[in-house]
Amino acid sequence: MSSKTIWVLGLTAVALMMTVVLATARGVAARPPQATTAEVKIDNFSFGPATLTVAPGTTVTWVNHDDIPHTVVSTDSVFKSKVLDTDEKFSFTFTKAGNYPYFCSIHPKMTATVVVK
Ligand SMILES: [Cu+2]
Repeated sequence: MSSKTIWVLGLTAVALMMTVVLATARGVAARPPQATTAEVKIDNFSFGPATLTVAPGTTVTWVNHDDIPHTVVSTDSVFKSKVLDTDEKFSFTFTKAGNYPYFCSIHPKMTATVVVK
């Protein structure tokens, strides 16, 4: 093996190691910093919090703590729950940034918004 061949092999090995290190660093940086789940409580004819701000990729779960049924319906038809009885849940994962207003179709005065950013 000539010294030139050894030098090229050594350089290739270094380049491979750098690729692995960079790929690993990028993987860590890509992880979202926020929690990926959030909860909205339905109680006393209202959604709490009325405005929930989450990161893209977050799964939001609505839980009906009221003793009467409610629904969770997106104003822009992005999501729609079935009728939720007491302690029933509905989940939706928000992948795109934006404002997502929603309401209860049984009690349309019940409104709230999920903000994804
Ligand atoms: Cu309702």
